[in-house]
Order: sequence, then structure tokens, then C-alpha cells
Amino acid sequence: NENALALPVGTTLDRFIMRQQEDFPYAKGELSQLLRDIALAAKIINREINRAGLIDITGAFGKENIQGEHQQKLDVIANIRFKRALINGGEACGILTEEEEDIIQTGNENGKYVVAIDPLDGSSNIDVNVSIGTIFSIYRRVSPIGTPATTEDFMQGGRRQVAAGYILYGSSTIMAYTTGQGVNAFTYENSLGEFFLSHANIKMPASGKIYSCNDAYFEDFSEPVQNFVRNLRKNDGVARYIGSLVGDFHRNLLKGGIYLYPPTAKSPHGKLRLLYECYPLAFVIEQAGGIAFEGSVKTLDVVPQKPHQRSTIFLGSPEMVENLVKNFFVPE
Ligand code: AHM
Ligand code: MG
Repeated sequence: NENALALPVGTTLDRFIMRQQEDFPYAKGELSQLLRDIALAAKIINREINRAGLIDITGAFGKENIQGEHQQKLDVIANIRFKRALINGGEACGILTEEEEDIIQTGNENGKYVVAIDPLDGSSNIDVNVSIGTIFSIYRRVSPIGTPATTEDFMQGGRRQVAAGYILYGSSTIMAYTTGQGVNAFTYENSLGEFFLSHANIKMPASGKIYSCNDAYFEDFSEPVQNFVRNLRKNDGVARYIGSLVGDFHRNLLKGGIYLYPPTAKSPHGKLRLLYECYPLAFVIEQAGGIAFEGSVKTLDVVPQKPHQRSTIFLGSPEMVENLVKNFFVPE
């Protein structure tokens, strides 16, 4: 019996998932199947993104999503693809997606899991051929099997996630996820149609030079946050900000750095969503040795109030984030 964590680079995602599941004697394979369903949706979305420029399927769809933002056609497509994969897969009883106000009932009332997703994040980057991503978070349901999914299934808090991850559609397409035993990333090989283990057991640098925030909001940042950024500017900090969360996250995960989305005048509670952006990335980063905070509370410990709630975030290398939180952040 191979240990999943000892599997070599080049192992396929399917094999990795299968082996990893054998490490849980009580696992019945449903979570594995769910992760495979997500990988399948990722492949389909990857295909759509790749041909987006060719067949002119990008551009405004003439609809706004529930947050009132401009919704582009690829967001809609990604949402549909994901829902279809999860509905057909049968393991998830409910879905919460950034694109829709209400919880979606998949009809699989015997499914043990619920999935919260941002099917295609970074929508402003779609039309300009810049990296975009998918973020997902999985819980074991708390409602009884055989009944519809409930809001409570999604509102268990970040520490109750059983798996979380993201797909980055960048110069390569990469899927990274955790089930609480470290973080592994898999790179998609187009011609073979498979994800292969490329970054085994990722451990992020304890510190780094990169800081990622929207400079346009600098004047809105609190004094402590401004001081933190100024300090980095003076001490060989490097500014990097795509404005595509998954891309900014993945780069900082590998290179070391900090991502900041503090309160701003425009977004006093932050811009990112707690359930399908902050929680999953916080789970991944903690599993890689990093850390995430909303103000002075760890993101994973933030108690959720509503499904689409926003959350401010400081996310990244532990020394940098702790430095900000301890020495610079003064709660108002
Ligand atoms: P979206 O859900 O409309 O795609 O917005 C989310 C994006 C993130 O990918 C990114 O980190 C953030 O918004 C950037 O926000 P801003 O443009 O305010 O800096
Ligand atoms: Mg988003």
C-alpha cells in the first residue's frame, strides 16, 4: 500500500486521490469521487477558457450577478459546468456559488457533502487573457442524509472544512488542494487530459518580500496597515498584484509574501467572500505553513453570519502576517 504523501512527481491526480483515501480506513470513497468531479469540471472550464479568445464567447452577457457586478459570459459558463459536474457526480447534496443568491439543491439528497465555490474568480481579467481561477470548499453535511441541503450545512465555520482548493488557469492550469494532510498541486497536461502531481507537499516560505494589495486604496488603509506597507517599501519589499486572487495567492504561496485586502471606503467589510474565497484559501495556506487573518482573528475561526458575507483578509507567510497583526494592527 503506497502512502499518498510518498508518491512521486508525475503521479496522476486520480491515482493520488485514490491512494490518499486509502490512508483513511473509514473513508468510503465519496470524497475522492467529489474531488474527481471537481477536477473534471476544471478540465471542462479550462477548455472553455482556452478557446474563449478564439470563438468570441467572452464579453458582457448583459446580466449582473447577485453582488451587482458585471457578469461575463465565462463566469456563467463556469457556474453551469460546475453545477452539472457536481449534480451528475452525486456526492454533493448542495452547492453555494458566488453566482447565485440561493443554495442550489443538487437533487442528490443522499450525498454526504456540500460544496461552496467561486466558479471563476477574477472576472475583470477574463477579457484580457490574464490568469483567472476557481476556488472551492467542501464540508460534510450536518443536515440528515436523505433530506435537502440547508444553509447550516455551509455555515459550519472554516475549521470544519474537510477539503478545499483552487484551480489556476494561468500559463499552465494547476489544481491545488488539501484534505488536511498538507497541500499538493497538480499541473494539467493538455494533450493527455490529465493532472499530474507537480508540487508535492507544498511548504510556503516563512517570510518573503512580496506584498500584494490594491495600491489605489492605500489612502483608505488604516494607519497600522499603511505603516506595514511603507515598511516593506523601505526594506526591499516587492509589489505584485494581478487583481486575480488565485494567481496572487498561488505566486505568494510558492515565493513567500503577503496578500492584503483590508477595509476600504468602497468595501468597508472587505471585498472577498468568506465562505468560498477566504476560508478555502486560509485552509490551504495553513496546511502549507502560512496563515490568514480577518483583523486580529484567524480567518478559519471567523464565525460565519451569512452565506455570501465578505471578509477582510491578511494572508500569507506566517512571519509577515503575524508581524502585521501583532505589531501594526490595533483593533478600533
Ligand atoms: P470577482 O469575484 O468580481 O472576480 O472579484 C474578485 C477579485 C479577486 O480575484 C481579486 O483579488 C480582487 O477582486 C481584486 O479586487 P480589487 O480590484 O478591488 O483590487
Ligand atoms: Mg470572486
